[in-house]
Amino acid sequence: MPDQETVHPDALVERIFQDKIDQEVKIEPKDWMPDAYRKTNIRQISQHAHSEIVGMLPEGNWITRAPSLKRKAILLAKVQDEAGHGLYLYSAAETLGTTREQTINDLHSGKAKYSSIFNYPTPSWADMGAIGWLVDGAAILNQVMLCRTSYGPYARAMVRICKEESFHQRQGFEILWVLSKGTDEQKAMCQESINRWWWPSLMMFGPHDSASTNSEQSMLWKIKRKSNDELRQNFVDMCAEQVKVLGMTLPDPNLKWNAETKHYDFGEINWDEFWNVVKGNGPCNKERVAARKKAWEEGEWVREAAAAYAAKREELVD
Ligand code: BYC
Repeated sequence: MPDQETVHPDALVERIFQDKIDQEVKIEPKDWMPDAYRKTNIRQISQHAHSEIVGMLPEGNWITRAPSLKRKAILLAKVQDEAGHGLYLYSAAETLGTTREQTINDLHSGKAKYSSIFNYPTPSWADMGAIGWLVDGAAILNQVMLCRTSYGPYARAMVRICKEESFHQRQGFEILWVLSKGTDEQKAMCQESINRWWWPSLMMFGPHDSASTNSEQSMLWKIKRKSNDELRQNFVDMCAEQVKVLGMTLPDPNLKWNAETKHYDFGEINWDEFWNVVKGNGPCNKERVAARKKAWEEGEWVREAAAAYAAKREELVD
């Protein structure tokens, strides 16, 4: 290693930064960081926040139609949790120097992505179960890894989010479990919903590692700790066992235990469908963005009132 005296100052700060990451020291908002590290975190954290907020819409669709008061209260609490997750994450993104207005504008203009999964419709009550079991289940696997991500505010936000996601997953599984023990019609509803959500859930983990443009650098920076394919495989292994408890099946004729690899083999994802949804052409993309824009416009008076109240308080303190 060259003597520190002979190293260019930029290279030195970069080396100190990477050493911290290698030694598992968290990067904090006021620490020096490469511009690309800042940008990658802003991209991922804000996309994650958008996923939480847009993710409220498919389930929000069922709040008034939940089959009992108990189910309604649980669903309402879950959707509120998602709003909370979005807010922690927008705040974490703001610590990197972006503003809430900027991140929201990027969502509304279509510049920022959000998880492909939320562009699918929720026509049946069983979808509330499938979202909890599969969508939250996939999200947890990814987010448990993110509790150890290198950027401090993101990692800390994830700890609470993961606790809440585990409740979400169990409530979803329980909805499906009750349906799976019900009438023939309820059983069919349960299976039909699993069939629709299975493949889009696998897409949540992102493209194959070979097509993942951000992974290599994100792994070096320990923003990501496990690859897209590794997490997807963990998910398949978990669900292939859990679905047996429901007495249901996963819609994949190639799903088969492989005694050699000690993992389940599974079929190929329809990547054309994935990229089509990511590019904005999924079944509900336009509807989702329009709903968010409408909520933003209709919330204008709330933001104005909150800003006026804050200004008044500041005046009183002065
Ligand atoms: N959908 O290089 P890659 C929840 C994009 S919400 C759309 O592998 P990366 C919940 C990717 O952005 C929790 N786009 O990317 C809420 C990249 O494009 P850009 C959701 C996707 O970032 C309500 C390009 O494809 N979880 O739990 O290294 C109700 C190449 O990909 C997707 C998160 O947001 C996708 N599925 O890895 C219920 C987790 N996949 O940005 C539940 C946080 C990939 O370069 N995010 N793309 O233009 C991550 O962990 C990572 O961003 C990903 C992708 C693993 C998703």
